Amino acid sequence: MHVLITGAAGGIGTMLRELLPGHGHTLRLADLRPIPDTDSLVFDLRDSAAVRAAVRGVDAVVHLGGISVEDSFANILGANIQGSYELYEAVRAEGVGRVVYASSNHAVGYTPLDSPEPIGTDIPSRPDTYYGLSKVFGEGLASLYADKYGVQTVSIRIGSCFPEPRSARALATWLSPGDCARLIHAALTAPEVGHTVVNGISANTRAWWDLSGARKLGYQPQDDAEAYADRLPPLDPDSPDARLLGGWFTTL
Ligand code: NAI
Ligand code: 15L
Repeated sequence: MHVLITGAAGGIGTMLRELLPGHGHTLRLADLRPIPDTDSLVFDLRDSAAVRAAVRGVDAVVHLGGISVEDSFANILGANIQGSYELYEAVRAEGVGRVVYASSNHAVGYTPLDSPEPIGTDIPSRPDTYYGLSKVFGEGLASLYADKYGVQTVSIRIGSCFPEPRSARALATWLSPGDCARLIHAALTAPEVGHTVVNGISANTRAWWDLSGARKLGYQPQDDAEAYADRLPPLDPDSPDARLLGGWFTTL
């Protein structure tokens, strides 16, 4: 497929630039920042004309662009809320069939980790930050554009996607680069997804998230954060990281 990646200069974008071509995809790259040694587009998601030009002619968009941590409401409003609106409007207007949306565990960050059952995606929104709130908006936007205009979207509630797990919490939440590319490939190619919300982590021994939705799309995770457990300090059982899905973001 011919795929636009927004936020292609960022951490996940950098991993996907390397890995998605191996799944058979041709990439167009766009970000607020230039990407050295590529012919990437430099655009601002708030600029409707630029976003429309960026999506023109592609089969699908992997929408990673925006602010990826907590910030002022004004900044989140521009980059994440208005930016995602401009993206969906452009996709609708240009007849692009599908979006893979990078949602986050922080859309449901105040969910307590006291359930004996793995946590699915059929839980109430409980954002832990303005950032998490913007991901709730993004999932709602995807639902609206699927129902009203037939734009197919998989919203992936990503755990912690970095080259290696960075904390004991990430032994549960890690999404390895290879599994991230496998999950995004599944989300791009699964038939008739309408708007589907899935959890996005690797096959972690300590996972508290249910991956059945992602597996239904064809995702077969191959990595497990447990391989890094010896290198990380243990989880304090009284800390937010042990008690709430969004961990330390609830303290921001
Ligand atoms: P990142 O912060 O490394 O990359 C985001 C990119 O978006 C940056 O390159 C930035 O320049 C670009 N950007 C920001 N504002 C923009 C604007 N107005 N117009 C165009 N581009 C803009 O974030 P990362 O880690 O690569 O995450 C990618 C996506 O996945 C984000 O949407 C993030 O919220 C989401 N996510 C990431 C997780 C992770 O563990 N890395 C976990 C959950 C969700
Ligand atoms: C996210 O949504 C952030 O984008 C990322 O930087 C990490 O903090 C991640 O969640 C996480 O919860 O580990």
